[in-house]
Amino acid sequence: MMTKHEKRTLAIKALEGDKLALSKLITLIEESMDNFIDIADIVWHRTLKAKVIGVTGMPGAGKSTLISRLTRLLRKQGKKVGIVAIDPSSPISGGSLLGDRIRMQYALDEGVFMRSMPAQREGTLPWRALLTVEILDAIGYDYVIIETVGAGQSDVQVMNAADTVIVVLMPGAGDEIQALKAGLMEIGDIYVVNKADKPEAETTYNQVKFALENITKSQGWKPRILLASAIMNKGVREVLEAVEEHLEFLEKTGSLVSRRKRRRILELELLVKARVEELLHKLITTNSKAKEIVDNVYQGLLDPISASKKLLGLVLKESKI
Ligand SMILES: Nc1nc2c(ncn2[C@@H]2O[C@H](COP(=O)(O)OP(=O)(O)O)[C@@H](O)[C@H]2O)c(=O)[nH]1
Ligand SMILES: [Mg+2]
Repeated sequence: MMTKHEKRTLAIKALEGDKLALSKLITLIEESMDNFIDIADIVWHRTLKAKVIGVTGMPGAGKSTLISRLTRLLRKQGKKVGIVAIDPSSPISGGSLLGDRIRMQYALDEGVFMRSMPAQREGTLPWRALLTVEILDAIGYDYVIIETVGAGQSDVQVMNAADTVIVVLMPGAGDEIQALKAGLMEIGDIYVVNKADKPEAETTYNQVKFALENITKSQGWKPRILLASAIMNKGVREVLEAVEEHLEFLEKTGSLVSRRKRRRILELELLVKARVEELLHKLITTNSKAKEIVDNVYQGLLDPISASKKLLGLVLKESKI
């Protein structure tokens, strides 16, 4: 256990640019959200400066490759880039091979910081990812990029935290169009059909264009649809230009404020939910009153709806708020 003073020293070091301290700080927050309380006053008032970009799409679409290309472009402009990669293939112990390779390549550059998080803790992950985004923002990373696989509910939530969402698609036998229909259609501000070096890319591009034809997002933003080949470094500049264009649009229309408010609301909801879940789990396994309620439901003496109210009552009492 670290003392409050040790946590604060770590946070200050991280803010000064010490990457090892930053890694340790993120681990600390991942372990318990309450660790954030001890450093919140150092970190929190510095947030809401970074441009937060969400990048989502199916595994293998080329998200990581595209992010590494975008990062290089941003570095050429002197921008600092933080990356939070929610990696479905990485077990808790480490990252996928590719992740590692990319990490190494990034490590050569002072202005880039990358953090991978395993995706298997569905439901509890987003607040960890979001607090990491906030810390990177506070430290002064100009861009914070979140990479997720656009599969679960939690990924969609994470995307709600971003200022600009890029959906990466790859050419294929209609799978991508299915993915669009399955929920990726609402979330993208920019769609990138990657792997333009493949002959089927043009067809997929046209299909995506057709599928998104009638989509207009809030304040009248028409999602941009671009062809790129991340691996050949083609069309990447155009993706970055579209990002800038979208960010300008957000600012001009006042939507940036509402998007960031949405991020705050999301964070609050996720943190409260995680607290309630944690307490509920603890109560059901250890508290005699909670166990009695569960027993009564089991024996048919109490209906689950009334029981849920009673349990929530217990949670609130136990939370000592
Ligand atoms: N042909 C081709 N392959 C690509 C391109 N971009 C990425 N890839 C490859 O696709 C695979 C998955 O890429 P990755 O960036 O890890 O995808 P992610 O799972 O979406 O992050 C890797 O083998 C990449 O080398 C591209 O533009 N063209
Ligand atoms: Mg990846």
